[in-house]
Amino acid sequence: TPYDYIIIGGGPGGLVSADRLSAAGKKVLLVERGGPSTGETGGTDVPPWANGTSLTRFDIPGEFQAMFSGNTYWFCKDVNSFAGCLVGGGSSINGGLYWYPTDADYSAANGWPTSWTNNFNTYTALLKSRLPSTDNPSPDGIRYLEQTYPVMQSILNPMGYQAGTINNNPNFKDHVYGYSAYNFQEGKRWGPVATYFRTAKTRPNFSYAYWTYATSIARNGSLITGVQTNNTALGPNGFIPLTPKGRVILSAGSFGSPRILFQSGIGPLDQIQLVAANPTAAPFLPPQSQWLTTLPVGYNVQDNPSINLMFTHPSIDAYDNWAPILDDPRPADAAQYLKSQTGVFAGSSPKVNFWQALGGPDGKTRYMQGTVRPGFDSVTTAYPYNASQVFSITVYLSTGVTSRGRIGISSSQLGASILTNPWFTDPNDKATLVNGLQQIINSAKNVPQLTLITPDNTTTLQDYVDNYPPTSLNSNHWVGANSIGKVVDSNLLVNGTSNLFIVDASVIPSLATGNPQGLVMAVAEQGIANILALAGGP
Ligand code: ABL
Repeated sequence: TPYDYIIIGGGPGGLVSADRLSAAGKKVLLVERGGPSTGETGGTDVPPWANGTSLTRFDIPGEFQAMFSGNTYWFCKDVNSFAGCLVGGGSSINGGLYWYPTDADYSAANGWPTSWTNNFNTYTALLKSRLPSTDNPSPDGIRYLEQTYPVMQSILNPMGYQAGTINNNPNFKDHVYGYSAYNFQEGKRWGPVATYFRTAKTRPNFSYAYWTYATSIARNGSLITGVQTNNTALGPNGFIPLTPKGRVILSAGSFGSPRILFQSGIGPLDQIQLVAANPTAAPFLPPQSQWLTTLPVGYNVQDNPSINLMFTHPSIDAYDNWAPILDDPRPADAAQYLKSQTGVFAGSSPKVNFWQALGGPDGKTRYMQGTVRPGFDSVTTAYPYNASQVFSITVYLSTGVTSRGRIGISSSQLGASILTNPWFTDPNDKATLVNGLQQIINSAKNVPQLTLITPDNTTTLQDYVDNYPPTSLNSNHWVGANSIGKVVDSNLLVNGTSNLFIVDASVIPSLATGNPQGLVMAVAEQGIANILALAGGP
């Protein structure tokens, strides 16, 4: 059957799109390459301690730190960075940090057209009413595992920081700290799945298919005619057609969307040539005369460079470094969560966030974000230390970052990958982050019983940063591969096509001030409103 709108990808962009387009009465199909996540989506991956309930590891916020070990089937296997291949996308497997967008996130200086800069507040308001944030995720109103908060107060207050409820004043991001804000509700992972997807599914004009991998978009010159998938239940040979005025919404994410564009003959010539050399993919390319090779698909990408500092303090409960949470959690915490979805498991590992504006050697302002959590990934230290008292501060550089890299397909296997690392290609970014890290370290020296264990006193901060493994700088916050104004126009229409739109993080032209998921959903709200208002559609 033909559809008015085919949405490729069930992440935050695709789910917001699915809800808004189906609410407008359009005939909508969403295809997701992965499968279910939370219980309400059909997921059944319930930790042993929750056996007999429908509380999957995706529902339980406190299972977040267990996403990085074991059989991590939810990560896309053909992407060499963390990407969520299941319904909800990254929002089903992340820490749930959720920040309302700031003015800077939509500024002209950061690449946004004036129609977005001037109107974004309307769409942030829509997002907030569908999905409010909380910085106190346990429904009993009690904060759990918050020992890092007073320690951070003793570091940040002397630096001139103020405490606040961060999302009450999104634009106040200089010298501010507060409890981490999440997209959780009722003690469970919430996000776009428990909101937008939930309502879309109630409409008869909306359908969706899991385990459906879109390989390319069928195109006759500028006109898109349908989507090529591997799901033969949806059409002959997996081809899904559009209605005569139909449109495709590409929401496959910062790696998936470029990959699909390349396989559709859209993007730099070197990438399309890799597709042309692949015997399976080549037949689905349009003739070479129709390739759109001037669009910089995959260029201009950004991700926050981030560096971890590890400390010990006797007040900290490192929560057994989160190791037992899947198979052998602390019995009282597990029992409490099963009984009332309250307690430690109602929140994820990040507990405190802070921001500060920093001047760079080039005169440009860049923002530093800190995320504080009990526990650590790894410590390298000459000191003896008590592992049950370790906490980590992940220090990111955000708005104002100037470094950019490139995403592409690595080989004729067509996996999406990082071709050029986007971190610290501009030395001013590194110098600014080192300055911010040094300020934190200097203040921490004055806090009684607080010890910086990584880097230790045998390593200078500069050496620590200089020798940091590049892949560890990755924050999984990729934006920019299909930047608005470069690959898509101000209606998110792919330049050179008449009915192909992109609604995901890849259209965002510069890094957000905070973890980007709130911005991605707000952008989807505004993008779909524009698309529905645009003449010529179904
Ligand atoms: C984010 O926005 C980042 O994408 C994640 O990297 C980060 O989680 C979460 N938020 C929470 O702050 C970290 C984990 O805490 C680490 O244990 C893990 O090694 C790391 O992600 C992997 O990037």
